[in-house]
Amino acid sequence: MFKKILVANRGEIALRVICAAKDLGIRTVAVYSEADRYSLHVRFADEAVCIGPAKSALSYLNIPAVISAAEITNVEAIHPGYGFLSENADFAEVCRACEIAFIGPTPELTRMMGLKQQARTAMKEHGVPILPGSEGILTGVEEALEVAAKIGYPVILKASAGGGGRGMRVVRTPEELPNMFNQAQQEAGGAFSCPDLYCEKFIERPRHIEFQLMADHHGNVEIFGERECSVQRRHQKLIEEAPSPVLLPEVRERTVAALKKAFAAIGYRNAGTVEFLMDTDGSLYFIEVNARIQVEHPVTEAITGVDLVKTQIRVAAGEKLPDILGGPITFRGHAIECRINAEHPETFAPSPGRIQALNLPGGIGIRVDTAAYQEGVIPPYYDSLIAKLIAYGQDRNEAIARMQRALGLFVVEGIHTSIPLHQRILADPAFINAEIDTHYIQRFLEKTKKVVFEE
Ligand code: MV4
Repeated sequence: MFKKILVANRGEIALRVICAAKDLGIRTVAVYSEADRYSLHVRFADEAVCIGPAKSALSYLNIPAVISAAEITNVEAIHPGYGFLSENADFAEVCRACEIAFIGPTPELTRMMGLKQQARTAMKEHGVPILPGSEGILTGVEEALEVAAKIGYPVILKASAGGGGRGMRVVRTPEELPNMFNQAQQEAGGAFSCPDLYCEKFIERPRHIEFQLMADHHGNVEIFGERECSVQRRHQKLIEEAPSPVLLPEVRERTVAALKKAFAAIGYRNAGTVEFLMDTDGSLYFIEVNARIQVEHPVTEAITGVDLVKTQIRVAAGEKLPDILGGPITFRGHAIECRINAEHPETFAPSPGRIQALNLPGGIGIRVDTAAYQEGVIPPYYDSLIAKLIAYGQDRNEAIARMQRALGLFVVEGIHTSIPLHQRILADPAFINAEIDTHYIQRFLEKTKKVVFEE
């Protein structure tokens, strides 16, 4: 096992990784920007190195600075968390060249998963269901028109190097396809320096369901069930839960079996999340792979009892999954996570600043992952996630009740947070009935919009 690792991240996930390392008896090195000098991840690590100014590009995304910190502190491995360098294949390659273990997939697999069309082809080859669409990168408008005519409208054009919703265009008629193609290509070239596009059948109001997996260095692949992540706004998830309240057991079993085979065949390593869209008939279609630990991993930890971050570190050190897990994965109960963001609950405007008062909820069935503290400052330079509130119960209703209770006890003063928004969602009959898809928030906000000038 490693004796010392570096955590190349900040905020709650840096603290989460430090906790896993402490539980394994591993020493930790934090890196921080000038804006994070007084952050908890700096205080709770055994050592800390300042790697640059507040701006991410000059600190948390600065590969030479992170590698220098790793070299001078003599760590054996780096955990990248999520975001920042976590899916940067070049960074993983530099780690390899420096003989530092990267706690994540190989650079080759990370690179492949970043090219969505390649990942899509690989999944199709190994028996994971994908949506009808193009084979490989579209050569131009002509081919796009041919594919769309064959699979039928509406279709969606996607940037192969994209993800997270950028560089996508929904096309409803052949007439509008040429313009949409050129727009998507322009956007992809600008945003990802790669204009490659592919095309898929468009699903109108899908649910977003993803499977958590872990692979070791010995060919073992385990699937830790699914998460339902449909409650999101502008591609930012707000609420996630496990298991999905609507996934049919036979669809789950088929998908798990296909994923185990496919990820063993491609030689995947470490943690990964496989995203699917669910159609109204309950079928699942692969869309993309996230080659990292994700924000919402705690809901899976809650229902399986497995520490996923600890497992990541152990498989990266060469341990075998059967030894780590000690038996088959078991699922029990239901878990829900609310992302608490430093933003206005109605306008969604960012709300950085000093936390003047803080009361974190607790009690049975409640977990809070956060690096926030009273008098601490939320800087304006990074994402707005300040805490994750996870409620566990024997069933979905108990998890909802515990979440409502915990949201009521959660006090943050001095900045705006999404707590009041979550309280309104958790009381919404549609949410309570699990009538959620990727348009749920839009409907919810329209339905509950405050009417200012009432008759
Ligand atoms: C789709 C889709 C409908 N049909 N693909 C958006 C982000 C990217 N990860 C994939 N996305 C979508 N791909 C087909 N063929 C609808 C979306 C989509 C979406 C997906 C997951 C979660 C939220 C979403 C919100 C809008 C659109």
